[in-house]
Amino acid sequence: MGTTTAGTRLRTEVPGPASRELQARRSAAVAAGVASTLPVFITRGGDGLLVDVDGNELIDLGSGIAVTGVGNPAPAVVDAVREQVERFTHTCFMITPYEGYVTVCEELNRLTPGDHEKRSALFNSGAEAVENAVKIARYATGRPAVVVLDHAYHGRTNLTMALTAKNMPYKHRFGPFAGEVYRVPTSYPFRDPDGMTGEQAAARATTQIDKLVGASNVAAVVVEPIQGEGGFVVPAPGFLPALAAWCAEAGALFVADEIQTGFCRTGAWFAVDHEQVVPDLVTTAKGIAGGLPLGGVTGRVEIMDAVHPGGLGGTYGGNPVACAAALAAIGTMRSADLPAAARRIEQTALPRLRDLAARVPAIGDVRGRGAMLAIEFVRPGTLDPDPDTTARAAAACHRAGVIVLTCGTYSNVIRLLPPLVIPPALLDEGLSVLESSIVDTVG
Ligand code: PLZ
Repeated sequence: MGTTTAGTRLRTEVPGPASRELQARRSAAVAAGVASTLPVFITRGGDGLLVDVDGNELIDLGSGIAVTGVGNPAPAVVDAVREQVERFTHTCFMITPYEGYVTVCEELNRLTPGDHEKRSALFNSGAEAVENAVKIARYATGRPAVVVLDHAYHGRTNLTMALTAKNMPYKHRFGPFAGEVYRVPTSYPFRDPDGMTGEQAAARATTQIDKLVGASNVAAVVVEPIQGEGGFVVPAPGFLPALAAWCAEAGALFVADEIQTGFCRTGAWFAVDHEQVVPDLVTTAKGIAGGLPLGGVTGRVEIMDAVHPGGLGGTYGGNPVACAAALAAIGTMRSADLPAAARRIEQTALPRLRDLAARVPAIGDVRGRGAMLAIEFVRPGTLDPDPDTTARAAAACHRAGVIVLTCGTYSNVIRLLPPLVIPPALLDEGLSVLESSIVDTVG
């Protein structure tokens, strides 16, 4: 792959003819409900580049939704996967166990916040991890209620749809949803009253829990430390610690959903580390295994071990190939110091996005942490979300060969999730294309 400028990375329009042909086959074979942000068909990857069937090199500022932080493919992951598939691909950990599963749990117990004794269990996806965290929390507390936040995203299964806030596209006509789920306000500094502190936002939430649910009914408060699909909402400092303190007082479990934020993405191993919050349970997935499907729940031994033997599991949970990939990915995160790499990405990108905001009146807010950064679009001078401008800006980036994702309850946020290993020159190039695409389309 060359080191040319964005213009010369593209051989055809995006999507090109070969992708369009595949798209036609896809439409005739794949259910319409499964959509793609950018229908270019990928043939191979690299550190920050994806090559499509037309030979276009696309700059990847999405990492497959925060998954391939260690590279795509990461050499250590390739070796570990190859070595594992040659030995065996599956036994089912519930039938005959293997060491890799245990080692991943040891790593999770070591790396997640807090030096208390922990246990972990492994699953196939983020949604499955969240479902199991709720099962465990209900079992361990003997309480039914689960509290979630406005703008939350926790998955697409029936229980996690109930936890997820946004109707379209996640919930529309898919109900009825699981019961005993209660939603309270989050901390959204751009949209909250001016000067609202994190503590005040937490009090707004916990007052509602006290009044509408009753603290003694709450099994768990499930929180993304930085909200992902809901808009890359970074809560005001003090919000997470105050919420965790309320949970401790109420005997409810504080569950950090670190599926998008975890594994170095925000410049620390976990996003709660920035505020020294120690959750009772942590859910992980995405970045943990360098692109292979794996999810985990990690927590205090007395909570995790409350569940009867056989109460947790699944045929594929903690598959040996996924575990081998995870161990290699975690090894790379450690040896290449990927938390520091994420902080360097922030240092490069955030000032440039702030400069861009100063030039583009439709940009209302720029925010984020580490390599999890976002631009929120509004009608100039107001807080009114502008999803159309957002969609046009994202489409312009795509045409120019840069993969960016959108998000937000109001679909008015462009988010950046570059691979943590992206070469600095490629990040600069991607940001330049993004800036000029946005200025030219909506500036
Ligand atoms: N919790 C915080 O971000 C997955 C989903 C995109 P799965 N986010 C991307 C989409 O449109 O489906 C996510 C998350 C947080 C849970 C999940 C769910 O993880 O591995 O997609 O099930």
